[in-house]
Amino acid sequence: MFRAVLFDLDGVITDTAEYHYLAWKKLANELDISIDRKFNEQLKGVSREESLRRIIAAGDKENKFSLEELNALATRKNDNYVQMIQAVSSKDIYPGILELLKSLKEKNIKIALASASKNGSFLLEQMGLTDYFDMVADPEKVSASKPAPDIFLAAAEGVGVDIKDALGIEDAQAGIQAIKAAGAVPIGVGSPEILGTDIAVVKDTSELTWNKLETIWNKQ
Ligand code: B16
Ligand code: MG
Repeated sequence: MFRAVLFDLDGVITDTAEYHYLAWKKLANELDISIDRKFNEQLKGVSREESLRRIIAAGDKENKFSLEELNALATRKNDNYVQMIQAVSSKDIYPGILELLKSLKEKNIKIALASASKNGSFLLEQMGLTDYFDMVADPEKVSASKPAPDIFLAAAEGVGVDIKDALGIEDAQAGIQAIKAAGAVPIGVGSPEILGTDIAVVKDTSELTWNKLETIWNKQ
């Protein structure tokens, strides 16, 4: 049986993926770059800095900004995003997640956060979920962000569980790649067309029950 579950945050525990999209879209508009939801799929799970780089590349403006200007743009996006997430509360926890966290606790399974977001701990606090998490991996301390395995490896190590004994739950392409590269067992939330037909994918988080996780684990 698995001994730890490593959770992505945005798009798995709550719908902050939508706020990220809105905040990036606003910034892109200000730069005269248009992005849509399809483009946004490749920003999910990707770090703030890399997301900005991809948006600027999409607008063919790679050489238009100094490092200082890029930092200012990333900060502007984050300020806007942080303003949006002040209203996040326990009402915003995705269906089934609280029940799943409770059953994992009852069964003594370790719970860790493996989010690329530097706002992860703040969001857990806003939703009243901090106490369920045995650890929050710090994205500032890992050298490479998703799709690199680092944040999932740090999360497993943080709870003292071998990565091979862990399940990782993700809504993003980059995140599923990271889980696979780390050597944990991936569960996708979303559509197999986007996340892959070679892994277990649930349509939404309400399907993430203890029984479902057990079935997925036993099948691999
Ligand atoms: P921040 P996850 C990721 O979180 C988001 O999916 C991604 O869109 C965002 O750019 C990244 O966190 C960094 O977030 O700007 O708050 O540090 O999906 O890995 O939980
Ligand atoms: Mg995500």
